[in-house]
Amino acid sequence: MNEQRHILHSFLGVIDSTLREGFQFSKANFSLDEQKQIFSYLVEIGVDYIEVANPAKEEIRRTIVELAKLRGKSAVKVLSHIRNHENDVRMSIEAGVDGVNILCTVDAERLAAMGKAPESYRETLAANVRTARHHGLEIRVGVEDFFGQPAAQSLAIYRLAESHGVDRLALADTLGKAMPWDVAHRVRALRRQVHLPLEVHFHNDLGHAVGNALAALQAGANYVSATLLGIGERTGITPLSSLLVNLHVLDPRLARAYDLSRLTEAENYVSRICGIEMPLHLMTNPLNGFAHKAGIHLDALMKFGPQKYEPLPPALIGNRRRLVINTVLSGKTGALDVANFQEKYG
Ligand code: HCA
Ligand code: CU
Repeated sequence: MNEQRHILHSFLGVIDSTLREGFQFSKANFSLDEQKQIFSYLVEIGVDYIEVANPAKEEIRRTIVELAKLRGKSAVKVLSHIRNHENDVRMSIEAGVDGVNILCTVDAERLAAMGKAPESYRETLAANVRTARHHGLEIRVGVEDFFGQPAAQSLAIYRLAESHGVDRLALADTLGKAMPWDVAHRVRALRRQVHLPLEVHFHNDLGHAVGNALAALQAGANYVSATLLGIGERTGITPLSSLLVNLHVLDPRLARAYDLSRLTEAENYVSRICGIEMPLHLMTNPLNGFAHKAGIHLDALMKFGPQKYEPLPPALIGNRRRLVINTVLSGKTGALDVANFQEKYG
């Protein structure tokens, strides 16, 4: 209960990255029309931000211009995901995005390969932030592999960003290795050192992408990065459906700004265009998200109603329940029971 109250105070919004991180999924190869369709789904769902790729590439710049037209009357903001490079900022301005998500590195080998000392890298960042601010862009500064790097280097970046008036700081678990307790610890520590809203981005390599996002919110993080279906590099990141369902289950007020009923269609669309089956662990999976098969489960559903074995009504996320009968596990439940049940519960 206490945990829920924390999240109610800290959660500020969702940054969807299907069109950036999601595009990095090995099977994603979205056409312009498909990207437009994804963008429209995200607007319908009501995500707060839509992150797109780096407009330094001309083709991506042209795509962003087309996508940005689909914002319509919605409050959604389009953010380019860029490096700490002057040209990336310039091209973001040219593409007409609402803001920039600048990704920084504190990795010593990376900096050495760029021929940059940490101090001069931070000077470049200060200059880029000034340029972006001058053009009225919303600015986020993030650190790659935050959870795998020593805290002091990242803090130097965050402090500089804060003193230059950026809008949000971001922490990435790039390798998907952070444990929930480390997440809570490091977010809480940073929360005491900086005052800006914090965005978190968790990879799912060890299966913690959803739990870590919740642990981070509970520790005071404010925005979560997610993608439809959870697609991204390797095993992907926090799935948008899982994140929003969790928020709803924690407290419906947390998710009331979003149209959850569009999640099933949107995630099934993405799986179709990627040419993959729906992941079985997502509640938006139409085959098993709300399938009931064991005799004990079916019997309880008939007697007491679907809430006995459903964390939430399938229609809430646009999915449907499936009753699997006539198997060796079905018990007494037969076709007539199912017909009666459906009449009562749909
Ligand atoms: C990557 C970059 C990133 C960036 C996350 C962010 C990561 O592709 O490696 O900008 O918040 O996971 O670190 O996706
Ligand atoms: Cu990532």
